[in-house]
Amino acid sequence: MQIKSFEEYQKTYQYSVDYPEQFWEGIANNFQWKKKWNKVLSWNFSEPNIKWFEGAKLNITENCLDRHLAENGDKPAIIWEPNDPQKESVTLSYKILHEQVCRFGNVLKKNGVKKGDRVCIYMPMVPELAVAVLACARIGAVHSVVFGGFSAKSIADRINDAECKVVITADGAFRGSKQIQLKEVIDDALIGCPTVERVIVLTHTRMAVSMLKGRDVWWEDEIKLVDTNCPAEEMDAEDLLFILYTSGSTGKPKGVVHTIGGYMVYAGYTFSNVFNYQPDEVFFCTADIGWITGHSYIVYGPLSQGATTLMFEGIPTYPDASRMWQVVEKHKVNILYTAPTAIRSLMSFGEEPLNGVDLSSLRVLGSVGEPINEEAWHWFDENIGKSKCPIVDTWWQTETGGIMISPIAFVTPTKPSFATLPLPGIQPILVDEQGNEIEGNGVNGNLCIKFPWPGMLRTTYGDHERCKLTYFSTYKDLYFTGDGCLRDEDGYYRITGRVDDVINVSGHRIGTAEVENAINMHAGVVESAVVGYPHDVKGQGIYAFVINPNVHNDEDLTKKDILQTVTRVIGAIAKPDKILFVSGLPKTRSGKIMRRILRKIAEGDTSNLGDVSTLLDPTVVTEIVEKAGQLK
Ligand code: 6R9
Repeated sequence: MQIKSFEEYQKTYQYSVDYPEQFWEGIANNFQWKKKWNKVLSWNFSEPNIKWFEGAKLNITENCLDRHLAENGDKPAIIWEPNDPQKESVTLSYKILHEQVCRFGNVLKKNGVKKGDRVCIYMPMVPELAVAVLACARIGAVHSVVFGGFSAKSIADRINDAECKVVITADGAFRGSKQIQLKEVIDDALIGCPTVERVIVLTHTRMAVSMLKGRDVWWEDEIKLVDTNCPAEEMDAEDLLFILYTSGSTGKPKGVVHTIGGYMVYAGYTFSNVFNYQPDEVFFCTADIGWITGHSYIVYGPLSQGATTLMFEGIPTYPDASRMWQVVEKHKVNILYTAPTAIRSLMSFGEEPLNGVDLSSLRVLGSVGEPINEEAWHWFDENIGKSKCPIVDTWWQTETGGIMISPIAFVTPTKPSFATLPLPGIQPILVDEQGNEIEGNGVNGNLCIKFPWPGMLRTTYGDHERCKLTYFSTYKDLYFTGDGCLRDEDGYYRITGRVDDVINVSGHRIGTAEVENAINMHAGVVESAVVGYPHDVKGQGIYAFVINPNVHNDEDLTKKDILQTVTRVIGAIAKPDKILFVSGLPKTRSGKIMRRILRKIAEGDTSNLGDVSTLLDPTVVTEIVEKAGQLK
């Protein structure tokens, strides 16, 4: 499956465009199916209706576990590095992981989970999280992992949207020097979740929890009551594998749906190729499994290829800024896949944390989640890769299931801050606002994809119309990514950022409308408008303009209250970096907030605000500019 030269890439790419079905069929043959497909692909982007490997039967865990047992049963599947460097790391071989997944699959069955049921997982980055995910897949249940930083309300919304029957959680999580309550947050969430019948709780931090009789059970007790014989459920290629919620332009997160066969093929193929994974290498993706990057490149991609995947519970700066490099040295990491925000944050500590750390095991570096600026790219290249590791700047999305535009390590010549070229099977096009294709090189446009690929989303859970509206209606017969993009003179792609109302904070997508809704829940707030602005470490920060007539003299306290409200409603990740109290917002006569103006003000670029003549009351702009200038 691995492409070895640039010439081979070009040939393969052309073949994949000319004969997409034959191309993907060839890739799919590298996986294990209980029964092969009747048809490789049927599709239209108008409904949309996309089916890959129709009629095929499989279980993804047989591909991720069983098929490696005979030859690689003792090979490490997961290496777990705890938050506290003094604690022992844990290695699970393929044999042990298989056993644990089977055992926990039986726990789920014993607790009433059946094929097709949805299970919410809200856990720290511990091996049991991967076990829980795979156990769902083993028995044909659909997992919905919710990142440990989301609030009770966000969890409740997600649980209710998917009508989850069971929740898997832990007492708490360690994050740097902090301990975070998880079970308590779940308890708050479940007050409003009638579909949840059972909560399975893993002991991790040993913090006090309350266990509800008849609903809550301990992971440790349950696994003692079952055996390890759990046959892999026979699934349809187009059965649901998971739901993962992501923010869009509207206030409500969407449950992006991925199905089993296509997702597996795509995650496995892209993992093997982009990173040039070699047998016995250690792959370290620093994401959390609560995000798509963790799903595809901590769990499914690496395990489907029999790789060793490293799971890190902690954060790059605990106990100090050398931690990530210590982890690389300790586990002799060969491939490091991380985010620009982490690189920029570690870069700010200078080279000192690198002194005496042996990074010579590194062979390939990867970046994901947001545009990587040239400075961070070069720092990563020189100080971490010692100018000998290719950097793969991988562009993709929750909706795409896997990497779409990216260099292939040792194959594609790289260029700082460019995601370079589409992977085989991916057909990007740039369009103008009207949807006309912008041809040629040296052009800018909105990034769309014109042909299906196996890893693409199939629907948004419980609301197919929303999927159609969000992704397939902006431009006819195209999948719209929401990103702006440059194609330079060499035909290389550089993603310039979101063109919709989504802010990318440290690689996490936050919808402006979601944050506004949360701020507006605060009793004193009349209205608010939220925009992104350039932030040195996070890429983008959140800037909130808030109308609050009751501020009087204690603005600071009100700000704290608003931050508290946002944390309660969404989670700490959505807290605005800046709050500016204003008496009005720039609105058009039809009542639409002109975010373009607010964005400029937030960027500190007030010299040319453009045409304000269509505003209902142009004087508000003067006031906002003045106040913004005084904000720290
Ligand atoms: C995998 C992931 C998707 C959005 C995407 C884009 C941004 C991701 C990028 C990148 C520039 C890259 N993005 N990778 N921008 N260069 N290499 O991050 O999924 O959380 O859904 O975010 O992230 O704006 O549209 P997700």
